[in-house]
Amino acid sequence: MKIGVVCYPTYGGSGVLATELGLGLARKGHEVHFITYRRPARLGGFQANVFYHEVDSGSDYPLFEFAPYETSLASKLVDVIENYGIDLLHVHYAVPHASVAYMARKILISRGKYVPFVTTLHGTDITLVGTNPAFAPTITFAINKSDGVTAVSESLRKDTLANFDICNPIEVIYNFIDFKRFHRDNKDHFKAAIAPNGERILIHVSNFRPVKRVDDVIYIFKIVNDEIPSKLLLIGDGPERSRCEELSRKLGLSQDIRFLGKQDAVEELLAVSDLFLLPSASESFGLAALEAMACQVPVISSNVGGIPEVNIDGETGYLSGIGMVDKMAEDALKILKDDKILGRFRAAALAQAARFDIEEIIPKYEAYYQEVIDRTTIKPEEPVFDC
Ligand code: GMT
Repeated sequence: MKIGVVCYPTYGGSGVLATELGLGLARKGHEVHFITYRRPARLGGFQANVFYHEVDSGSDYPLFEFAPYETSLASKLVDVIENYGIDLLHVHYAVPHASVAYMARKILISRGKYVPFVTTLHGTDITLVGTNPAFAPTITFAINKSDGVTAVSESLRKDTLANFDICNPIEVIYNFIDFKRFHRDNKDHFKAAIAPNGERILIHVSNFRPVKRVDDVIYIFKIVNDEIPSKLLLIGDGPERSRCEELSRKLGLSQDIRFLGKQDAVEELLAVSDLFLLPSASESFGLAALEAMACQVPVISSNVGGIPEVNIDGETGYLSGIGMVDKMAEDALKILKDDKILGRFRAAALAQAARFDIEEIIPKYEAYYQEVIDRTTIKPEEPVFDC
């Protein structure tokens, strides 16, 4: 199959997932074309079957205060689809990729070719950005016009149906993990550099947006650290970072909290950690938590969105309401105080992560693509689920 992939090329979960999926499909012999405004963060170097096409937003024209990314992307899609004979386009994150894909499909129909597109909903495209009245009608329309729609959790599927007037079926295909990359590694020298006196290592990975509640991470750590010697690794960057650095200084934690910024090899840090913190206000799935669990790191999280589908309360970690910092810290201490308990949670986290093995999930996408292609080949002039 020749597959076009559109995503945000940044460190955000949707871009990470889209890139890993594309690379996984390429390893299985599909030809995969990434069409993005920058090389996706996890794409790496040259690989057979993997193509990268950069979208030029034409931003240097003085009249444009806002670069017309959508128009450039639609034109690039038409170009790549026509010239490389793409069979199916997969767009990640509905805003604005679903409506751009719809535009590209319309242009291609006018040229006598029907190429279906699948939209994958990732989270904030529905829960935060999508519900904004500035976007909602366009998103509703584009989701309904997609030839296939997937959501990364059951919770996100329900949220989409609750927030938008959707008449298209939504297939849940969970996010996945590649165990070749994410696994526990006893890098003792590495651990010793972070925690020289055998302290427990807590970790949080995110894009430091307000929705991640990184200040809760710091408050939880403060309570834990007061009771057992520990270190906190904060991975990633974003708008809340400097405020959080200030907070950690104010709480006298500068020596125990390390802000490491964006990291390419996050698995190496997860592999030496003891506990992952994810107190988000909204989370459709929590890919970062799954990556931790694959490295046998239990998770203390909020109970919002799709997180309970990933982190099982009392087994792989603990769940609490948003902002329940004291309870989260208490739960963290329950796990960290005793090696035997920590070992039990580690094993359960790994077992649960195995349910999301890339080897199980990629075939689900392949089957879904085939179903969409078969369905739209029968009736090429308009999508079957048009309404
Ligand atoms: O919010 C982020 O961390 C980035 C965002 C994205 O779309 O890039 O992540 C969303 O998609 C991820 C991959 O499907 C999910 O694991 C995250 O839970 C989801 N984030 C939210 O819903 C806040």
